[in-house]
Amino acid sequence: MSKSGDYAAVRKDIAALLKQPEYDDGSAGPVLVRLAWHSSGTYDHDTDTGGSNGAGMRYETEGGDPANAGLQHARVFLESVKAKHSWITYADLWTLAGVVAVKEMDGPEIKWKAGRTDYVDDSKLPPRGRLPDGAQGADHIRFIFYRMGFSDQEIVALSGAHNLGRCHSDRSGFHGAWVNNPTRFSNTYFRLMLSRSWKEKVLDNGVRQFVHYDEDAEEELMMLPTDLALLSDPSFRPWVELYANDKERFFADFARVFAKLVELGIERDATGKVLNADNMLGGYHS
Ligand code: ZEM
Repeated sequence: MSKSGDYAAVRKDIAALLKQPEYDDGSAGPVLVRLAWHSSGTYDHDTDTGGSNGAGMRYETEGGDPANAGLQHARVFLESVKAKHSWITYADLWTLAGVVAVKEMDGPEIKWKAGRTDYVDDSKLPPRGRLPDGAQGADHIRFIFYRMGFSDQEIVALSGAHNLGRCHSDRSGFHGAWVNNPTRFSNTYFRLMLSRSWKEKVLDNGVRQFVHYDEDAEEELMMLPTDLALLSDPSFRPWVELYANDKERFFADFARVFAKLVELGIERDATGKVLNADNMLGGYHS
């Protein structure tokens, strides 16, 4: 057990568990990034509901949302960290794990602040269906991300996370990785999107995605319909081109927008103290 508030110790233990030789591409990193994103990405700006506060994915309503299939792996990876640092809230742990994973996979340093609560406020629970559906197009992406308060540029920057990890047929129905080295953060996703020819492929399960095969590559690479919507949309596309050509700019913008993502729904005063986590004594909701 570490001293309460020793986030450096937590960061160290998260970094230490990333290497998982038996899992996927050998790293827990990508699925931890997805956990941070899905825990935050239910936010609705207008009604101030959803978001990472409350760590609602522990419960069936949110955890059992088909959009969250597979994220139990991420939560299980983090249980050893939670056991050792029991003072940290799950909501803080899940968001911090994404931030640490990006950095450890050679990505940018992302600013992160503690203070999320695990208290579940029933009036803030998001309904299912707030996360994006990869089978759709630009209008859908805008509908989902504008609801959280993101701009077109921020949507494209965030999408660069698909440089990491892969799709699993038994989770989303899609299959494969976006890049050849999916455990290293870079702007390759944008570069491949622009430079390769993507062919439609209907998988055996009926799911439609786009693929490209390079002779020297280990496996066929993929793009979701939503990924390629970034290319065909005139307002998204210039940002794809910018990030493909300027890795530093992508890293800087991604760091800023990911920090914004994990702060959705968290209200702080000028000193950074969280204002809407005052129900800590309410403990866990069952
Ligand atoms: Zn993803 N994402 N995502 N994403 N995502 C998957 C995997 C990962 C969409 C989507 O449908 C999917 C963002 C935006 C969007 C990651 C991070 C971020 C998968 C595959 C799908 C289907 C899931 C599976 O089968 O395991 C759509 C439609 C998005 C917006 C339009 C944003 C924003 C992200 C972070 C900032 C990551 C890291 C993965 C890889 C997970 C893994 O297990 O390897």
